[in-house]
Amino acid sequence: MSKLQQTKFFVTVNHLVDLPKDPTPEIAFAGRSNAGKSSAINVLCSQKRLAFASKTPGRTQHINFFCIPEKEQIVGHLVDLPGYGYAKVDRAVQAHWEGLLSQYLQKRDQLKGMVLIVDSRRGLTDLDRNMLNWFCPTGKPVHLLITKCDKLNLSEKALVMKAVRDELNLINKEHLHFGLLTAQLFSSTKRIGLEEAESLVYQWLGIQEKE
Ligand SMILES: Nc1nc2c(ncn2[C@@H]2O[C@H](COP(=O)(O)OP(=O)(O)OP(=O)(O)O)[C@@H](O)[C@H]2O)c(=O)[nH]1
Ligand SMILES: [Mg+2]
Repeated sequence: MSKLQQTKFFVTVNHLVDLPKDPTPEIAFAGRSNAGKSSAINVLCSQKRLAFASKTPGRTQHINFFCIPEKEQIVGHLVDLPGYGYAKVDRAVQAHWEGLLSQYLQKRDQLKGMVLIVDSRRGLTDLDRNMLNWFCPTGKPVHLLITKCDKLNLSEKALVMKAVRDELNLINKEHLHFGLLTAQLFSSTKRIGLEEAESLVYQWLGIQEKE
């Protein structure tokens, strides 16, 4: 069994002070509400209900930590962030989360990189660009999973990837101190792009797939 397949739920966090204090490296999964963050974590870990995926947008409302074990130790954390852009969320609640998310993304030493989940039918939106603006100046890398690509035909896939890559390349060129921005097609339901995403997770966490 791979290490990701052994991932377990660790803790739910609602306030910055409650973030785990140990130095375990972590990867955050961010994206619009309903984009497919929880589903991506589940499929990367080959588990059905590790992170709670749902048809109801705004489902993940806390920061959920999952831990990757190796022997008796924890060697990495995957972090499921609350989705943004869900219109029905109360203003005050939204402000709380924006503050929490931006602080977390900008200040967290343990964070090695961000996986940004983007619905392939929407492409990059201004809310995603906000996330990139918060996070990229940290100099840490961002990998975009352009997900639900099972819903697109060949030419639609090519179109969305070209638009996304052109935009990322431009950002990388204009801001040399930013971390590298990369993107790939992904589908949780059809398990497309799994290997590429998995190897990136291992690489960022600095661990081997098997013991
Ligand atoms: N067709 C298709 N549907 C997907 C895919 N990934 C997720 N979904 C569906 O999209 C819906 C939302 O998925 P979630 O994984 O819960 O999305 P989320 O980003 O965690 O949503 P929040 O927690 O609300 O922010 C669910 O109905 C999933 O089954 C995919 O690759 N293909
Ligand atoms: Mg979720």
